[in-house]
Formats: sequence, structure tokens, C-alpha cells
Amino acid sequence: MKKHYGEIVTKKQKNFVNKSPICFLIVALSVMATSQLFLQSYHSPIGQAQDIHDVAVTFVLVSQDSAVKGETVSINVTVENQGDFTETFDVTVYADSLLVDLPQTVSDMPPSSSLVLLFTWNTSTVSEGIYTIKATASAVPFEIDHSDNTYTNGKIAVKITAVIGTSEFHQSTNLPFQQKTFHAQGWHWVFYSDYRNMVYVTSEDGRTWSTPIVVREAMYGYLFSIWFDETYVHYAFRDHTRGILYRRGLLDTNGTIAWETEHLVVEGVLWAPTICVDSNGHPWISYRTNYVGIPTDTKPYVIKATTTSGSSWDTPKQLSALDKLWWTTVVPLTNGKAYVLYSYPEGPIYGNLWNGASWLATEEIATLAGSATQSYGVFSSVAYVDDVYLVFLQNFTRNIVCLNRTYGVGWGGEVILATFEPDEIIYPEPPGPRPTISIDSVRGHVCVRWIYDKLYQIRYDAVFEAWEAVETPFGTTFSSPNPCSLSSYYQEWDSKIGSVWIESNFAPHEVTYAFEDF
Ligand SMILES: [Ca+2]
Repeated sequence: MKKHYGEIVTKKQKNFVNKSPICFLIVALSVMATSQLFLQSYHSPIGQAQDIHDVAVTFVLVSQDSAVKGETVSINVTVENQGDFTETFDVTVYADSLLVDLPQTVSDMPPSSSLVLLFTWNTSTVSEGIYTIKATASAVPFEIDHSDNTYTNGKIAVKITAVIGTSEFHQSTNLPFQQKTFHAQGWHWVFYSDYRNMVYVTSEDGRTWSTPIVVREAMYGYLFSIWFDETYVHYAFRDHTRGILYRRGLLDTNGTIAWETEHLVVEGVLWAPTICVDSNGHPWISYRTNYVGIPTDTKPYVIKATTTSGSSWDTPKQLSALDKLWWTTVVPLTNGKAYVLYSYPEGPIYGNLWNGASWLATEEIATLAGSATQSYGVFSSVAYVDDVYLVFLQNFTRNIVCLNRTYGVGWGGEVILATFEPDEIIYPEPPGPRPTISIDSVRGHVCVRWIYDKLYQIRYDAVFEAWEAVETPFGTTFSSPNPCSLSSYYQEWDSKIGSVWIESNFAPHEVTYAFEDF
């Protein structure tokens, strides 16, 4: 008979030859010299017990059913002396075949008593996987019933990813080019929408996270974009009634942000702002006018601040006269230069270079058959020095492709990084995966990540000028990751590249984070 942890333990009926109806229990605690705390139950002496030696593990309680690699898991093991003699024995806990902790010796355990032992499992050297937790009490001399000496309870999944928050809506960390996360001041920083507010959470180790800190109202992740310039964090936010708003804040070493005044950048019914800061410290924001339904006066724009604090802004530059459901992004080059990219669903991708003094002619980047952008025209781009890298899901081929623009030369050809069959494209509306791209200047890499059933990565080695093999650096334990939700660091920060995405198809959706440390 198995007892639940926390219940008063009674003696097994098999120990009584003649079970008396007037048996009663008196529960007492006896603190033994070993300082082990036994929960003891006495029975009426009217029952005549056999002379039995029998110890048992009666319950195993694991503190959690999943853990991020590196976490310490607590395991409570309840043991009982179900025999008639004082017993001494060892208790060992396993995760599959791995020893969880040092075995513990239970000394001089009185008959008819129980004891809860605490074991801790440090998972920092454990491989990702699902482990079954089992506790075993060593047999005592003359013990006959060995079947109850081992107790197996449940499974625990050790993951490399961390759930850092929840949202009632799945579009909490979109869009891939808008930036939501970085590393600075010894902290991991992640911004997302919880379906009510823009919030941020911080962590020093990537596993233990702060409670969310509210920045401002924001129902969806794609309403705001983050930029980190090594001193300030900047955001662009699309307000339903006012237009595009801008604000910057100073990061504190304690993991908080001292925000300055929020400024109105441009008025109107606008959508999906993306922000960056150029090498002179001036914020840039790209966006489109209007946002839903039939495109009417729905055009892409980019605007630059005339001050580093974003207190005043230039006249917006209209990038195209076409009415389309544009997505835009702007990336900084050296010496105040910038490159703006814009595309629409199943359309080509366009780009314009700001050379520091004026705009150069529009470049059609992806115009070949099948090169139009999939996934609502969403793409991701970064700049390294003055070169621009671009990655997106092609409309007809279902290839994830990468192109790069060499400064002074122009755009090169498409490189296919991954291919999906049409029926492999999950999340048909909108379609995924939506890849992200990050610059790793420490190792000379461009790092492309995307989500299908798990998070994949492929890196371009600039030294050998070759793409490396596709890998899954964050393991295989994912629960319905949303392939449209991925957002990654713009660049390596402190030798780390982190990513945030949404898991689980049903609310509350799990905001999930992992980082590569090199
Ligand atoms: Ca036993």
C-alpha cells in the first residue's frame, strides 16, 4: 500500500496476525541522536506482530517536471520502516542510470516510522533529455519483501531553453527584424508583450529570471522595436491614436532601466516600426502607413532623428509610391551611413543606401522568379561594417535564402540555407519559418536561426567563406514552437547570441529563451 507524502504513515496490515478492532494510533515525533527526524506511529500492543525486517520507499516527490540545464532539482524521498526492528540502510536516487546525489544512510530507524530525505540534483553536467527519477532503499538483513524497496516517480525533462514569461497572445516577440533581446551589464535582457504591456525581464545566468517589469502599454510584440547601442536601450512604439513614439533609457547594472521622456516621432495611422541607431548616435525608424485590409495609402517610410535623444526628427522619406502591405527595416553602417530594406507579401525586396549625405537609387534585391518573400513579406537583416546581410523565406521554393551586399559592389547571389516542402510549412497563416540573422564579429560569423519543430542554426564562416552544417544548439525539447515568433540578438554581445520565441499553441503562451555562449 503506497502512502502519499505528508500523510501519517500506518503499519502494514501484514504485520498483524490478529488485527484488533481497537487498534489506535498515537503519532509522535522522535528526534534521534543522528538528528534524523522520524515520524513514528505506535499501535496497540494487543496485535501480535511477526518478527519481520522490512524497509520501503513509499514516495518520491520531484520539485518540478522540467528543468533548464544547470538548475538544481529537489527530490524528496519518503522511506518507511515497516518491520519490527530498528534498521539502518542506504537510500540512493537515480535519474535513469545517473546517480542524482550522494547516497544517504538512514540510521537506527525505529519500527513503524517514516522519514523524508531531501536529495538535490545539479543538472549542469547532465545531457538534455527526459529522465525517470527512481529511489532505492538497500535491503536490510533478513528482509523478504524487496519489491517495495524501489519507488519510481514520473519523468523530468532537462532542457537547454528557459521559459522566461507568459503571454495571452502568440504574437508577443514578433517581428524578426525588430529586435527584442540583447546582453549588457552582465544581464540578459528580453522584451516582449504580455498582451497588455510591453515588459522586460532580466537574468544574470539565463536560467533564473526577474518578474516582468512594465515599460508601457503594448498589446502585440510587433508594435515595438528595440535597439541597444552599448549605452542606451531605445524603443520605437506604434500608438494606435498618436503615431510612432520614441524613447531611450539608460541601463543600470542592477538590471533595471532609467527611461527618459517619450517623444512623438510622426503622427498618423502607422504600423510596425523598426529602430536602429547610427554610428553618430542618431536614432532611425522605418515604418509603414496604415496597417490592415486593402492597401490604401499604405507606403513605406524611414525617418531620422536630428538629435541623439530623439527629441526632434527630420521629414520622413517615402521609400515607394506603391500601396502594399510593406515591412521595413533599417540597419546602421559606418560614418553615419544607413541601409533601409522594405518588402511586401510575395513581393521583391528593395533597398536604399543613405551614404551619410543623400539617398542613392532604389536597388531591387530579390527579383528572380521565386525570390519573392514568403511569410507576409517578413525578412531579417543586419549590417557588418558597411556590408548588409539579408535572410528570408522564399515564396515559391520554400527555401530559406541569404544574400549579402558588399559595399561598393552591390548585392550578390542567393544562397539556399534550408529547403522545405510546401506541406512542411507550418503555421499556414502566416507562414513560417521566419529566420533571423545575427552578426558574430568575435568569431567572424553570420548566424542564421529559424524555428521549425525546434530551433535550427547555420553559420557562415567569414574566414573560410563557407556555410557550416545546420545544427540544433538548443537541443530537441520544444513544445510547439511558433516559427513566426523568433527574435535574436542583432549581434554578438559579450560573446553570446540569444534568441527568444513563443512556445505552446494555447494561452498562456510560453516566452522561451536560449543563448549560445562562446
Ligand atoms: Ca522492503
